[in-house]
Amino acid sequence: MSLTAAEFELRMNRLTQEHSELLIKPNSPESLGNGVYTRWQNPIVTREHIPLNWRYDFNPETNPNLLERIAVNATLNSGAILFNGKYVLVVRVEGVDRKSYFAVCESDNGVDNFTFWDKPITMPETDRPDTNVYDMRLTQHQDGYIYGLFCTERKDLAHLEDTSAAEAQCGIARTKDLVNWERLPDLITYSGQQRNVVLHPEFIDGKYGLYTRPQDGFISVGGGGGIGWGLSESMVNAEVKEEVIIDQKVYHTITEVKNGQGPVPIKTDKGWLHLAHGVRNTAAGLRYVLYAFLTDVNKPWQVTHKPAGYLIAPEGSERVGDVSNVTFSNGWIKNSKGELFIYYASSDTRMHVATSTVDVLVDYCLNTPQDGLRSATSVQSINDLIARNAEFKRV
Ligand code: M1P
Repeated sequence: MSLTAAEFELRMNRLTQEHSELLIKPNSPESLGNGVYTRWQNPIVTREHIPLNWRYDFNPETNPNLLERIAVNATLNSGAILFNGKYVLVVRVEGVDRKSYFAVCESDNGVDNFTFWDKPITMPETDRPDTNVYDMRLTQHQDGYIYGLFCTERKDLAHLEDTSAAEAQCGIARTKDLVNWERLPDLITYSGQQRNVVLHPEFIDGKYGLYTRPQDGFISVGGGGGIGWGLSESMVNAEVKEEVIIDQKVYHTITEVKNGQGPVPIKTDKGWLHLAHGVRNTAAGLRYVLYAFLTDVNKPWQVTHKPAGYLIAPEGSERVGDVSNVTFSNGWIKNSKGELFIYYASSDTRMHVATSTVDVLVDYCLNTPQDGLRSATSVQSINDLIARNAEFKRV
């Protein structure tokens, strides 16, 4: 039994109406917050935001029951850029077939009404086709190109018998319009695997600076000790011959298991402002949180200020999803007023925004106590604050 023509039309109208209403739904900020940033109440990009014509066959002849033909599982880890005056995200869209691809969406104000461009990105492949691509970082580089660095995942050919053995490397593409992409060879490094590689936006002594994340295995970083840094002569045949760890994972901190650079760092008069994710283990599995730090303005590989603990952790409904207890960010936007839009995914499922300013996050980095690495030093930081507050007569 197929839908009648009237039923087909009614279903079509309902789908269209619900989708249109979602795209124009206003967002609102949380009422008070912690002063460091403001979370916005609604997720900004969900799988329901994906255009209907990417998912449904509208032809009553070939789809008489108007079924969803190509379903989407999640919209997550998105690169971000201010482009032609719009707040633009390059979203990782994951289909129900577990393959991720990139798709561009834009908003006028950065907090709501994100609408996808006509088609997903057609990303050219290299001679060794990607099985899966995800988590693009967008760098508007001094050389005039917009680079997209992303994870390319392929079967680990050294372990053919293990169907979950995978190899992660850094794929590289560049564009001027976010529609037409020139695929470049993958980054060569001398670590087993790479994820979370980010291109620094300025030349360093005429070379390209890259934040890396060396890892021995696909999930476990093993001997890869944290966020790395290296230089490449070119991005057309990018190669980092030497990686140094600039922000290492540390026992009994939010980065005990691993960490990774998030979005492209932002230049400020106090240094480069960074956002990264840190991962610790718990009895309930891995927990991913976001943390901020500053590096030297002339030596972005030298950390100068690093607050203790996390900046953003999953809260409320953010804590549940495909991979629960995860916040992950690979995109943020600073606008001409110095306002900061932090785009983060919760639990590998949907996208959110938190807003702040660059000045406030710099204040946060400069003035939040560092991690003393012991309970006693944490108590000492609180006692110091209580002592300084004594003359202010507040509870
Ligand atoms: O599932 C959480 C995240 O896990 C990976 O990040 P990392 O390499 O730091 O462990 C990535 O697969 C990322 O996409 C994912 O959100």
